[in-house]
Amino acid sequence: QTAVADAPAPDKEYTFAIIKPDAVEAGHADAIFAKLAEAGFRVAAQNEMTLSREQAEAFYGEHKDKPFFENLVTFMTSGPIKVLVLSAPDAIKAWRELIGPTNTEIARADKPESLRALFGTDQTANALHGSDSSSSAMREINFFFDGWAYDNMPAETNFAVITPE
Ligand code: IDP
Repeated sequence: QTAVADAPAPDKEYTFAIIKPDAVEAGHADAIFAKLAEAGFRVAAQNEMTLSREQAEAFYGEHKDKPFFENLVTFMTSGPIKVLVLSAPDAIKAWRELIGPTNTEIARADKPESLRALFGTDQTANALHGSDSSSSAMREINFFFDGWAYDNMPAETNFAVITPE
């Protein structure tokens, strides 16, 4: 279940990551953990689960009108995922950089060292998720870890208006 291995510190930032079903199914999780550790990220909390349809639809609610939404929800519920809270200096931006472009094919062409290039499958099944902003990180961490971010993210970050779903 949830393991907290890392105390909060003001020089750190937290972000939220998912190892998606394609990467878990392909057995890439250990290689991904090795890569993220090598890049200076620590795993502050983690859990393995399989998303329900309702959870996947809520998590990706901002995309509900997009043409790829159904495929995305079907993919994200297709098998176990690993949900992670990662910490590092500048974690949100640094993790997005490390995972690379959304589309695996573009990642392979433009950023061959990125984790999506190395471990992704296609446009939808792209191995990894990363929060795109601090408000997303807050929402997403609390979505999966039930209040964790409120207790652990630096107090000077003003998230008062963000309500977890
Ligand atoms: P991000 O994960 O890089 O932030 P978003 O645009 O937020 O990208 O899209 C969320 C997820 O939806 C992507 O990671 C990918 O799995 C899927 N997705 C995004 N755009 C497309 C698309 O054009 N076709 C198919 N799937 C897509």
